[in-house]
Amino acid sequence: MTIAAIDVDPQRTFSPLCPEELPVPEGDQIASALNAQAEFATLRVLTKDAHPASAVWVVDSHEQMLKPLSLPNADLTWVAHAVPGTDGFKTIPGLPAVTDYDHVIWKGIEPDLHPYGACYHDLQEKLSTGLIEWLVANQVSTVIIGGLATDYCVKTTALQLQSCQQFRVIVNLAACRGIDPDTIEKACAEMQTAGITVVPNLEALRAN
Ligand code: VGL
Repeated sequence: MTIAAIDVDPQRTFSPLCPEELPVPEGDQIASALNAQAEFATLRVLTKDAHPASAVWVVDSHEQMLKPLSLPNADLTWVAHAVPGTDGFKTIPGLPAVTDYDHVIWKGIEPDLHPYGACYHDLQEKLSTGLIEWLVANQVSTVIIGGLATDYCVKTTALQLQSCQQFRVIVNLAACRGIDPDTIEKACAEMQTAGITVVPNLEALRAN
């Protein structure tokens, strides 16, 4: 049985280190929980949001954010975030060097794309990032997921990995932080309904 630990978007852009971008409360506090989770696994994957600064969904202020868009591959407005070459693109302190991961995914690279899940670049789920294919090629049977943010990219990544019916999917909440308590709660319910194992921490994972 091969287990992969997946660090979903643990980037400074989603932490208080980048208050102008998309700061998730305590988003910079999950490195040790992600490292501990990786001890359960033989493979460790990093996913990163990688967006151009002038994408179609970019707005100038936080007040203009979360407005619905009727574009095929961008559903909401966001401020610019996770732009390669900026500080926000970097991983949070305390994680391994990017080159020490077994596999690294960049997602959402084109200006018309704003995906959440790490398996596809687009919302229509036609343009694969290769994550599922890589996990299958490496005979992974179980994935343990942590990262940012619980209610967006972690949730969508977990649902995508669950729906391809190739893996047992576990979400470790101790290694996640989310944007809003209401949407975090809804995300957990949605993941559980889909058959994903959502655990509060590693101790619960050991008991599973
Ligand atoms: C995310 C909002 C916008 C995330 C990405 O990584 O959860 N959230 N873009």
